[in-house]
Amino acid sequence: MADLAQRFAQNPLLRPADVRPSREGLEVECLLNPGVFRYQGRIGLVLRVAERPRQEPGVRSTPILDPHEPSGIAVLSVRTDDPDLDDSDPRAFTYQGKKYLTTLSHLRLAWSDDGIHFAPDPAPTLIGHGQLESYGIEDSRVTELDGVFYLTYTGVSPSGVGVCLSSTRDWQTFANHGMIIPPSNKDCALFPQKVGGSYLCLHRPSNIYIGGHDIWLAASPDLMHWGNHACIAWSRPGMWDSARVGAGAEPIWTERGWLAIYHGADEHHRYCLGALLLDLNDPTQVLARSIEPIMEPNAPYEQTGFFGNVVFANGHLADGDTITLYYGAADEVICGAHFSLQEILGTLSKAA
Ligand code: MAN
Repeated sequence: MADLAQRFAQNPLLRPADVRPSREGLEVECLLNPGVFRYQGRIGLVLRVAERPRQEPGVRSTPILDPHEPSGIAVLSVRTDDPDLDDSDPRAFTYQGKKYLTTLSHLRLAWSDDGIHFAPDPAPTLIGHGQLESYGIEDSRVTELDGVFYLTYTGVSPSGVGVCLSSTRDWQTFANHGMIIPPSNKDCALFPQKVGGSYLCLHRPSNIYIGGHDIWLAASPDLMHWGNHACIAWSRPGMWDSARVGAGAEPIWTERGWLAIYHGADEHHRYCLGALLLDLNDPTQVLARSIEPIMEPNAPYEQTGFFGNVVFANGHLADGDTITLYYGAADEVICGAHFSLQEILGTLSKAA
């Protein structure tokens, strides 16, 4: 089995019960897919915290951000025997032809001195704002550029799923730059430095007519306006990443090229991790790619949970040969694993 991850013995590092709900009436259902960074000697995670009201038997209820409500939140409740309800997926449901998420996510900081024990902040750090984030914000990636930390994350609303950007210097005050790539797009990872004079990002449009869920690269003069789009890595029929692929955290500079860890899912929604090696000067060129996943949902806490058979990562630290990956397992708990960078590079194939 091609799984290169050395999972932390302490996994899961964080569970929903470790995080205080953002308000009375909501419960923390899942912790997912953290962004990762270092700040003033500590390791920070940007957790995605997914909440909803306690689920009463026979009723599906989900919170939606609504500025017209005094509390800022409306709750949609639907009887599970309602013929207009399709709730076969634990993550989302369709009611009267309209799609909703089963939980509302915000982003929350958690801090650690040792990289193993994390203390989540008592309150949300960023919550959804405005029409394009009314179903919440999800899956932040963090990149530091010239002393500024940039957070790219998914804004979800009835209008679709798009990429939003915020920035901070001190993790206390944040500038909100709004939606930088419109729906349907997510999994946006910035490169940690300019290449050829431009900022670069990996991003993932979703096509419903022609095309699929593939990894693209784009360039920008200012992190706000993106162009020069190129589709660089496709899902691969018959393989572990046959249905969709999307970038993880920022690519890691190596002498051989940019190492980009990505997630791939098959038709059964089984999420694994793999890697791409991109040319240093022209990252539209994929030099090599994983044939087998570098990590698969093998541990019990990855196979069973809110949505089982998922390892999903959008944050890591790179120190020499050691990559420390913090990842979401089964869409419910936060875990850690070490990888050897050289070992990953050694498994990549030019033929892929
Ligand atoms: C999507 C996103 C992720 C999630 C996976 C697996 O890609 O919603 O946040 O972890 O699906 O459910």
